[in-house]
Amino acid sequence: MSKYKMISQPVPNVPWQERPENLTGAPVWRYNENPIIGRNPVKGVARIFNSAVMPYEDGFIGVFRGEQTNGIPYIYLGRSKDAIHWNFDENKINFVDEEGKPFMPRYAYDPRLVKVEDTYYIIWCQDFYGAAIGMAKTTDFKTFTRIENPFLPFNRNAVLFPRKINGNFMLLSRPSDSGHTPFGDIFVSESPDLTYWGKHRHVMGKGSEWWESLKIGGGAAPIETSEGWLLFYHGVSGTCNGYVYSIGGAILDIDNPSIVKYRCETFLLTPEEWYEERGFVPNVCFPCATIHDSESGKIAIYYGAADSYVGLAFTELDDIIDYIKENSVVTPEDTEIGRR
Ligand code: BMA
Repeated sequence: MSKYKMISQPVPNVPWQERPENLTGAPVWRYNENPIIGRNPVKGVARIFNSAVMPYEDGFIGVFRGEQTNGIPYIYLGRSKDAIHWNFDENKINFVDEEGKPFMPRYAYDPRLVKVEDTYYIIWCQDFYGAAIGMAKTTDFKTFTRIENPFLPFNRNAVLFPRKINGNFMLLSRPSDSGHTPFGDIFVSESPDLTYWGKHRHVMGKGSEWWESLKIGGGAAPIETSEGWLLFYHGVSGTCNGYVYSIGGAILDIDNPSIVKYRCETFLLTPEEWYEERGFVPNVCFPCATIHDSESGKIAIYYGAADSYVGLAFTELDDIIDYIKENSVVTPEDTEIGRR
């Protein structure tokens, strides 16, 4: 009998590998055939990383950050039967505006993919007179219609909640600057219609722990559980030799996610393997999605590794919630509703 409940669809074909016996830290372990996406995966694309996937029809679908050979990132669509081996479209996703006319961003990176009711939303970072959030919707993965950019520049790392809360769409984001942002907290904003955003609240700040002491940013779409919204996010440490990106975990209040109920003081995954430590940008584990099965409690975490590869890691609902609770340290800034 599981202790906690995941409130989402069963996904019996969630990719999975059993937990190894020798784990010494958090109950999160890597797929032993990582990375699942290597270099030069599609014609004209040098690297795929920081990408989001989800179940679709009898398999899986995903939106992938493809770093083209001219250095400009765009979003590519991929499909898979097992969520491990992926086939990518050779052409980047062509976005249109509400009238159906071509409407491409100048670049697009770090996409998240979230289904709310009957529509799939892609949320990414793009140029809107500086780094800002872009958004599009699709119902068939053939037509991708851009909707209004939710926020003014500068902002990154936006991800929708998979359902409305108190009648409104909810969006996590991380206000930033237009460069390599040496600061950053996670905020949540609400919208009745995905056009007008407001009721902005502070969710959590950069941590007091060293691994997340420079900045943090939302990662995978929060998972609804009986304990609250389970959030995998990234935390950054600014070392004398550059930024180090690790994966952290927190649980947010189910009705008011600006309140952090538990926040794990240790990282859940930090760069240790060659594909995380070595690449275009070394020492990066950057989570953008999970595939999770409400029946078994299995969770597969997809993360970008060293801005070069996609890695896959696993955890289980009961164990990860217990671990986050047992190692939780929350500050008054975390637990307040974040309105000043
Ligand atoms: C962040 C984002 C991510 C990237 C990370 C490490 O600012 O741009 O796309 O993975 O830096 O380079």
